[in-house]
Amino acid sequence: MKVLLLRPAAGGNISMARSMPLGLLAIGSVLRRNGHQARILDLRLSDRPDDDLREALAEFDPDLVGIGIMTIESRYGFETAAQVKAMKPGLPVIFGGPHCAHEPRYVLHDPNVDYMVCGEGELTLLELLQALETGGDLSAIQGIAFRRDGDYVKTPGRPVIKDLDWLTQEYDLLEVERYFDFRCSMDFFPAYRCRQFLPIVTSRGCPFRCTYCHDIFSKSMQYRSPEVVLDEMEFLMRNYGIGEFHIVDDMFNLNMPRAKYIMRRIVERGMKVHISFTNGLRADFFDDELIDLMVKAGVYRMALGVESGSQRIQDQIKKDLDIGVVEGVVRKLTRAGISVHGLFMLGFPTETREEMEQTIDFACRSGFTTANFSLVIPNPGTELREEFISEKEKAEQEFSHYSIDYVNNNASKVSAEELVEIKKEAHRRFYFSARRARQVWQTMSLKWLLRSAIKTPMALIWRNAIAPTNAPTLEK
Ligand code: B12
Ligand code: SF4
Repeated sequence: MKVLLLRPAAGGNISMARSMPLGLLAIGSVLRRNGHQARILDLRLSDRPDDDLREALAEFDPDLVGIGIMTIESRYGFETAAQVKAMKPGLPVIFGGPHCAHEPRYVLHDPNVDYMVCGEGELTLLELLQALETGGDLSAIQGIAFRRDGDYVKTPGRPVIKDLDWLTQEYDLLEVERYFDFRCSMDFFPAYRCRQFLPIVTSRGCPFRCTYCHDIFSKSMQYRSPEVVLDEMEFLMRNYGIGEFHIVDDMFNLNMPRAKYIMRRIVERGMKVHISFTNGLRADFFDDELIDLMVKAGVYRMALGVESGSQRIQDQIKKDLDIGVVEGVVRKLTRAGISVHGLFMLGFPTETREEMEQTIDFACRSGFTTANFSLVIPNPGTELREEFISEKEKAEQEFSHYSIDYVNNNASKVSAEELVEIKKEAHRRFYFSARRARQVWQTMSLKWLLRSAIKTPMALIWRNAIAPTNAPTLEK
């Protein structure tokens, strides 16, 4: 079958990251190796998304369209599905990606969507295609949802793929060079050392149970073999001139011996790379040896997920992080020359203004080089949503108002307006200080500073801390 895999255009929304769609790449690669034709079209990168979609539908003439979405981009996904159906009525549309991990009604309420793939997509989509081709029994396929007799049918979940080594990525499915752009970086800041950077995943899953987080890849850890990961990195260096990798595992450093092994082997193989952990590492899985090996392997930057400076909130969100260790680890990392980005969140259910202030104080005093304070998003399937969102809001099936710029279903103790103001204040307090300027200076190279100072940080600081129009509230 011919399958067109799409990432929807972000409708000019500058807040939407344009990172390489690793999910579509993983799926497209598996489809291709199993005799299907796959094409990936990332409409977020397109200047003329409507025309590009029309052209792809006409020229490639797919038998089926797959669209991958996060919750905050669901509205763009539905818009794209509507366009597909308008251009080619009758063409089946399948939705997948993080937004589709749980409730079918969040997706299948839209008549333009025919099937939903829940969670990990490689094997499920393969089986679904086979069933559609041969008229097989859909209800026998694990991990899908569809409409039947005016109702939603959701089949039992599919166990996660344990052996990830056979999921080789076929990079020629993408125009890799188009992702050498800061807007495609997974870093909040344009902190790259080499323009040719790409994201890479070395494992899936995470055993922790943070209430605001997903469980797409289960609570177990699935690892790719280190040598397979390193072979892939070398392949990318050789064939695409990649000089920097953004490792975006959920839990890279949980298995410290493995993390050390990978770092050591990068050195032993003589790979000259820059590495950044843009998605965040746990602050409580470090020792001196790991930091030392990371520096030797080329790690120059990482994010640490802290979320809150309040112990009550830490307990509530079940992060299981002793925030007492964070400051010491940040100090060691920055002394080793690694620039450390702090990931914080504001607006947890029941969170008070004082607790938010504690988070800001914590971020400001802990020695982070850069930090980001994002507003809580109660994504479907998360414990946070199930526990705290009102029944009325839970009954909704529409997420088109969800965005990183809005206050989404605020369950904190402050108003939405105040929350937006606190977020701005957090960025102002964090960045507008002589101490921060000194820390940035100490941990980043002059070249890095010059390059990045001219570009996006100014825009980001403007957007997050100053601009009066930023982050409108949308309290429901
Ligand atoms: C890299 C990443 C980012 C990057 C890039 C995001 C982007 N716009 O693409 C950065 C760092 C910028 C980022 C930021 C955010 N992210 Co993020 N991010 C990730 C991360 C760590 C990895 C994504 C990835 O590539 N995974 C690997 C691939 C293989 O997995 P995948 O894409 O999910 O694809 C699989 C399935 O979903 C499915 N699938 C995917 N597409 C399709 C399509 C079809 C047709 C089918 C059948 C199946 C299918 O099959 C794939 C293979 O099994 C995930 C967590 C995770 N471990 O996945 C969170 C995750 C996607 N992010 C999440 C969130 C919430 C955010 C933020 C909103 C956080 C915030 N409050 O600021 C921001 C928004 C960014 C923005 N402005 O766009 C959530 C999304 C939850 C949801 N319901 O939408 C996740 C799941 C993490 C979490 N904590 O819950 N993120
Ligand atoms: S936030 Fe991080 S540590 Fe917590 S469950 Fe998600 S991936 Fe795991």
